[in-house]
Amino acid sequence: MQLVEQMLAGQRFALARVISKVESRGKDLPRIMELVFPRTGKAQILGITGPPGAGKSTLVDRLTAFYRTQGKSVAIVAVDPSSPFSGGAILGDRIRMQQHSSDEGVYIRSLGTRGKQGGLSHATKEVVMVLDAAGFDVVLVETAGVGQTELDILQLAQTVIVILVPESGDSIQIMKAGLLEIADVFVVNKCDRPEADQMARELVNMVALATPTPEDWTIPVQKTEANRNHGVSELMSAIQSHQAYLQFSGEGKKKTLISLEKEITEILIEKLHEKLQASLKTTESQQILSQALEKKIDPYKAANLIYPL
Ligand SMILES: Nc1nc2c(ncn2[C@@H]2O[C@H](COP(=O)(O)OP(=O)(O)OP(=O)(O)O)[C@@H](O)[C@H]2O)c(=O)[nH]1
Ligand SMILES: [Mg+2]
Repeated sequence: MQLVEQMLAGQRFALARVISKVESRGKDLPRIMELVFPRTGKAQILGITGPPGAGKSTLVDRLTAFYRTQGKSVAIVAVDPSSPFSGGAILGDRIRMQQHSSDEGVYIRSLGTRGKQGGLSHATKEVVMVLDAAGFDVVLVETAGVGQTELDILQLAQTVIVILVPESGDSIQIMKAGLLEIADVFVVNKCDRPEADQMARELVNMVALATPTPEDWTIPVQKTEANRNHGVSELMSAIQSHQAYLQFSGEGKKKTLISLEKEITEILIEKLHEKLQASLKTTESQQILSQALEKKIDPYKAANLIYPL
């Protein structure tokens, strides 16, 4: 496929078009992934999440600047599950784009739901694969909010950074939101606020309780003031340590395997869903439906007649 070849050769317009094709889930998706998949596995993939306004975008910018000083290319994927907009730039990203617009080593892309809530995490995963294959050294995935979709999206990351601010609530709320399970690094941002120290202490205690043995990864708690670039190089060290841990413990391989299994499951579900939609449209199915409406058969029987599984 010529478009993918052009993308792999570093052409930006081709990259944008391949990503759009992945987003719209078109017919050539399997062919695209066939060409893309063997070239993945080189990029460092980081997920960044946290409540609205915690400072995710500010920190993503700081991390990007840091990686750029090391000569690494960076792709930023901003995912907003509540937004129907995609392809273009949401407000915060537009500002960012100006900042990095002249930098060839930075690529920014926003993804929204486009009305298809369920498919977003799957599409995001494939977009990240495309960026990995396109040769970016680092892919940063920023998701707004802390709901289930966001948690699903972050499964694709090697290292997940959860950003909290002093007003994010107490540790019980954090546990309830499932953040302890997905976090590899905690960041307490806005440390110019007096309550930040207390929050960081609580997090350290919570992590200690949740870390059963010394061999397990102990989630570090890093304090930052993102808008003044404080604590960012320490955060970078924490990220590097986690990446090293993934390597030597074998956890990285396990993560990849789980992610791959989920990807394959999602493909099967997507295919099955299409098939079911098609079989519901036939005249035979419509007849079965009217039989159910007249209470001649029950919904389970109807389902079995339409699509025996
Ligand atoms: N006081 C203070 N403000 C900060 C700090 N870091 C970021 N901010 C400000 O917090 C606001 C929100 O920052 P963003 O980076 O847009 O936060 P976000 O988490 O990306 O927000 P959403 O994408 O809307 O969820 C901005 O006005 C930042 O300038 C900090 O360390 N201290
Ligand atoms: Mg943001």
